[in-house]
Amino acid sequence: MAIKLWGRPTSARTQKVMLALAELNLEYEYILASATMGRKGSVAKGGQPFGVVDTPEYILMNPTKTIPTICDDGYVLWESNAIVQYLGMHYNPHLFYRNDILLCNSALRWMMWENNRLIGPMHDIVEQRFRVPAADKNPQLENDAVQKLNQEFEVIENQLEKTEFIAGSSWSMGDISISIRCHRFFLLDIITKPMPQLARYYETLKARPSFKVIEDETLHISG
Ligand SMILES: N[C@@H](CCC(=O)N[C@@H](CS)C(=O)NCC(=O)O)C(=O)O
Repeated sequence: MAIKLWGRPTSARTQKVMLALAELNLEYEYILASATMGRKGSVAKGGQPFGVVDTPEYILMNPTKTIPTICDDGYVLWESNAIVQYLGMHYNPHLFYRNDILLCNSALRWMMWENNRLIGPMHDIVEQRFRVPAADKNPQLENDAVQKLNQEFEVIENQLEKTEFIAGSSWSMGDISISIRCHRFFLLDIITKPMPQLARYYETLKARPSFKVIEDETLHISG
């Protein structure tokens, strides 16, 4: 039975799962779901949401009413990082962390860090620039988020001075989360000082065949 993925293309957390599935060459059925976005963009602009997340069937699978969720042959899982980890462990531990517990945990550390430190400010910038109606914009909030995000990306820049990829000398599932954030960081054009290691890393990520599934800039900087 094919894997089912509930999510929306503009959701970075859904994109993590899309990228993981592409790395693993796994086919899946994509079911559009969201309370905040629809075919015409953000509901903040008056569009209809994809829905699904508030149906009893979905809530039974995912009581948080968020995306993404997967179902793999009857096994239901939500929480994007847990999904990426599951897919790697189940389908190709060698690809996702060289079957090495040290690399695995180094990667998990960066996945958790991304969730804790990058998502907040990046979400604020995307919301302010592309989704919030003009009357509700808060330039100070956006500026603060830009400064914050640059500080966080310096942590990545410093790491990449030491290792080729985020969690070590080889690509790992940790690079999935960071790929999406890195792509958005460059697309948003908000970098306040040169980050040569990040630029080098970004080129390496873009060269991976899987990158095609998240390449389109309208998946990242649109409302
Ligand atoms: N920690 C959860 C957070 C899930 C989450 O907040 N997802 C966002 C999309 S990135 C969402 O559901 N937004 C509301 C919506 O689209 O209905 C995860 O990583 O999966």
